[in-house]
Amino acid sequence: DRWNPVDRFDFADITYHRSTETGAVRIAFDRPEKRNAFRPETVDELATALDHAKRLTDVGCVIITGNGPSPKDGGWAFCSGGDQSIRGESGYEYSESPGDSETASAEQSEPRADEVPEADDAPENVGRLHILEVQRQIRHIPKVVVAVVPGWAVGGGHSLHVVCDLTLASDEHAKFLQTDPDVGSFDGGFGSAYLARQIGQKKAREVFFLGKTYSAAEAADMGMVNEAVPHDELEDTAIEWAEAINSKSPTAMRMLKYAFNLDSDGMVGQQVFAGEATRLAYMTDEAQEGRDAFNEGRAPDFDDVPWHY
Ligand code: 1HA
Repeated sequence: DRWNPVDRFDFADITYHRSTETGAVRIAFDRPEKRNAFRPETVDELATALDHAKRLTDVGCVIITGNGPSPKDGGWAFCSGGDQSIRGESGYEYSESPGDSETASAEQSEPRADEVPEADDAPENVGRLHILEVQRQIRHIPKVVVAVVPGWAVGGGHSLHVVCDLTLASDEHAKFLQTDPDVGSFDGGFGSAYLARQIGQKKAREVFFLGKTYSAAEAADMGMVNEAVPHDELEDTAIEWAEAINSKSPTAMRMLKYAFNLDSDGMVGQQVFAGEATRLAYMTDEAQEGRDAFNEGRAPDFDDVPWHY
């Protein structure tokens, strides 16, 4: 089979697989009866899967998609954004206290900085908007993230595909729609401003201000979708892309992703790019001489290192 489940996690709202063919993982929204709307638990699971995928050094490509079709009506979706049925006064609310939630505390191999604490010091169940943290994970993960859009990409689901490095869409079923201002919401970050860098100011304003629905072909013409392919070729094409990605130099790809990010990420973009430059420097004899000299309690000897020009 093409995909192996990563079964160390007990996810309820997403599925998470590794490719048996190439260095790719597949993270899929799995609430098709709700057009793959996300609730806080879904976002926690996404964050956990992305954090795990980040650490897989033989994986160069992360596919984010939506499972389907809906058992109710056969409809397809990538993601329809925040689940409006559990939206509280300040954001999207957990169905139970986060510390008690089994899905939120799915087994993790490595501790995460934001790991859900013990029940005693469980955080309050306040409204969350932490899909924005997942957007930042997608921006910063040192791999190529491909949104594979089999159906609706709407609201916060639209913004998610915008943030991904590449978008592949189903010719027959993919539809792109911004409903944020219909429900009193607004992604004023990547979902709008970065979209404008992709499709231009007039078009991005049209997407939000008129709320039209665009087909995969229209979205490709606008420049926010890389390619529209027949629905039943989506997965084959995604794997072909993953194979192409994985055939390339991991270091070059990482530096390129962060270079593309840099001009819209400000000082954070500089920090991420510079961090990779530091990693490259650490791999040189020059930096290792500095480390060794310190550890051996002597002055470093950089005499043989040229001042390159
Ligand atoms: O903007 C943000 C954020 C901004 C900053 C920071 C954080 C953010 C976090 C989130 C968001 C947002 O995502 S706001 C935008 C929220 N999403 C929406 O407004 C989309 C609402 N859904 C729709 O417009 C339509 O359902 C649809 C265009 C996606 C699909 O239409 P379709 O094919 O006609 O299906 P429909 O019958 O409407 O939906 C099928 C089922 O899925 C319905 O349930 P059922 O009647 O069968 O019980 C429907 O209620 C459910 N459903 C669809 N989308 C959502 C949903 N239920 C909850 N939340 C949804 N988003």
